[in-house]
Amino acid sequence: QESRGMLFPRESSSREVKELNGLWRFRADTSASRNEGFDRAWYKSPLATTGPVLDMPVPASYNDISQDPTLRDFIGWVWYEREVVVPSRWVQDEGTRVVLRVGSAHYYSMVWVNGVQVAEHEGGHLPFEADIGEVIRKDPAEPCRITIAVNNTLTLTTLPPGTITHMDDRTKYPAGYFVQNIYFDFFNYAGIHRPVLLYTTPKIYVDDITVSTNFLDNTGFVEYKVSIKGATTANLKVTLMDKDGHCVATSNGASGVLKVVDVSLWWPYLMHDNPGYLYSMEVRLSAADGQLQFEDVYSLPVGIRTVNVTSTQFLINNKPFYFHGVNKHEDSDIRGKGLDWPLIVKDFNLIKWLGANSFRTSHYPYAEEIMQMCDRHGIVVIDECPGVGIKDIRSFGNASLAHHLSVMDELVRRDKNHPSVVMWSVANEPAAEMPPADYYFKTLIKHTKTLDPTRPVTYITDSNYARDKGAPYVDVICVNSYFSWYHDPGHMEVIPIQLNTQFENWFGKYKKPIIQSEYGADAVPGLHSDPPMMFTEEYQKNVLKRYHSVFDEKRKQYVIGELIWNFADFMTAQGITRVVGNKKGIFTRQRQPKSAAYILRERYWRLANAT
Ligand code: GCB
Repeated sequence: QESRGMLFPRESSSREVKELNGLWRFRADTSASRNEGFDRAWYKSPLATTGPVLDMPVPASYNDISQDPTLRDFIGWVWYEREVVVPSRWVQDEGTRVVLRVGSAHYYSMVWVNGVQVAEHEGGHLPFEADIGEVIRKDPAEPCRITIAVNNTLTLTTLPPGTITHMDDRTKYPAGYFVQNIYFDFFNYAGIHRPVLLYTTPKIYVDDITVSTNFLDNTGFVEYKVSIKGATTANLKVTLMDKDGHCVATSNGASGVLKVVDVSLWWPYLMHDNPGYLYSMEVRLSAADGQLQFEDVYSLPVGIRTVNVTSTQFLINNKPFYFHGVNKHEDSDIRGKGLDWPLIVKDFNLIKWLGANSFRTSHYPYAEEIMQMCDRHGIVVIDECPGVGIKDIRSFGNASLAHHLSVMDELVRRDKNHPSVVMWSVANEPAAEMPPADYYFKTLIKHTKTLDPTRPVTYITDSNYARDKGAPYVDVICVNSYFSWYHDPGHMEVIPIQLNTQFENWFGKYKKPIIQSEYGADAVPGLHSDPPMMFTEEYQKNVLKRYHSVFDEKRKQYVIGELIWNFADFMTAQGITRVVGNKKGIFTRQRQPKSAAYILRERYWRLANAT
C-alpha cells in the first residue's frame, strides 16, 4: 500500500461522510479447498448469484451471531457484500476524491468495488482505505457494489502469530481436519469489527497532520506538520481555536509552531478540575489546478501536554502520574469485538465509577472512537500493538520483524495526535529470554522512537528479570505476575514476599520505573467461600488486597502504576482452565460488579484524593 495519512474521517465544509454500517450479505467459504470464492470469483457478480447468503451486521464479529457452530469456529475466508448509493455529485465532480475506509477487519482483507480490486490489508485492529473514484466513474449508472473478503488465519508471521495444524490421523479426525493454534488468551474473533464508510475530500487535500506539544510557564506550543497530496504546493492556513471557538493562534505553511498564551493544558481527569482540555486545530488548504480552485478543511482536536520519564517517575505536565487503572478487551456478548456505542459509553461510566485514571489497550489497538473518548475525558492510555503471543522462536524471524515494524508505522500514524496516549507498548509477554529477542526488541523499540520521539516505549514482560533480553531498551518496566494463581495456587500468603522480590529485582537491575501491568485472579460471579478458595469472589478480593499493600510501600519509591487484569470477563478459546472464558474481570462480561470491584473502587478514589 502506498504511504498515506490516516486522519480520522471527519465532516467539514469540504468533506462528506457516508456510513455503511448495518446489514451486509455474508458467506463463509466452507469449501474443502477453502478457496472457492477466489476460484469462482465471488467478487465479480452479486454474492447471492453464487450461493446462499446470510444477513450479517457490520460492525460485529461474525462468530456469535448465528446458531451455526461451524461459523463460530470458522477458519478461512468469509465474504461480505453490500451496495451503496453514491451521491451523483460525488461521481460527476472529477475534483472530488471518494475514499472507502474500513475501520478494521480481522485479519487479512481484500476489497473490491464492482468487481475491481481496490485494497488489500494485513492485520486486524487498524484502519485501511482505498480511493474508489476511478472505479465508480467507469460506469456511473451501475450501483456501487462493495465486496470485502476477510481471512482470520494466523501464521507464524502474522501479528498476533498462530499456527495451523493439519490432523492427518484418519482414525481420529475426518479428512481435511485442521485447527488454528493461538498463543494468546482471548477468542480470535473475526469479521468487520469497526465502521465502514465512504468519505470525500477535494482532489488536492490535507493528507496528514502531525502535532507535538510543549509548554513553558503559561505559554503552550503546538509544533505541527501538514502533508498535502494532489499537488506539490498549496496555501495552508492553520488556526488554533479554544473550547469556546475563539482563535488563540494562527500560522501559515506546511509546518510551524503555534504559540498559545495562557494555555489550558490537557490534564488527566482526577488531576485537574478542567481535564481533557482540547483545542481545535483547523487546517485550511487552498490550491489551484489550472483554472480550478480547491479548498480543503480539516479540524484536529489537540491537547497540549508533555510526557517525561525519570528513573523513578512518570511525569505528565511535569507532575508525577501514578497509573491506577485497568486492562481491557474489546469484547462483549453477541457482537464479540464489534464496535458498539452503548458498550463504549457504559465502560467509560464504569471506569469513572471505579476512579480509574488509565487503561492499557491490551492486546491490540482499540477503535479510534475509544481513543477520542479518552482524549475528551482525560483518561490516560498505554497504546498496545497486536504483538501478543510471540512465543515461537520462528516468530522472531526477519519476516515477522518486518511486519511488526510496519504495524507500528500504522499504529503511530493513526494514534500519534492523541494526547491521552502517553506510551507505546510494542508487545505483551513475548518469549523475551530467547536469544533473538535482543535484536528484535532493540530494532522494534528504536524504530518506534524514530516514528515518535515524544513518547516512551515499553513492552509487557513476564520473563525472568535477569534474562529478559528486551528490558534494556524500554523506558518503563511493565511486569505481569500472578502469584498465588499460576504459581503457588491457593497460597495467598506468598504474595507479599514474592511481589517485593519482583520489584526489588527489576529496579535493582535496570533502575527504571515499574508498572505492575497485570495481576489478578479468576472469580466466578456468585461463588463464595470463607476462608477464601480459588475461583470465589473472596479469593479474588484477597489477592488484590495483598498486592495492594506491597504497591503502597513501593509507590513511594519507583512503582508508578498498577493495572488490574481485567476490567471485565472476556471470551477465550475453550480449554480446561477457562470456564466459558476468562473470569479475572472485576466486572462480569455483562458489566456487573463482582466484590473485587468495590475494593478497587475504594482504593482508586483514595489514591485519587491523595494526589
Ligand atoms: C496474562 C496475559 C493475558 C491473560 C492473563 C491470564 O499474562 O497477558 O492475556 O489473559 O495472563 O488471565 O492468564
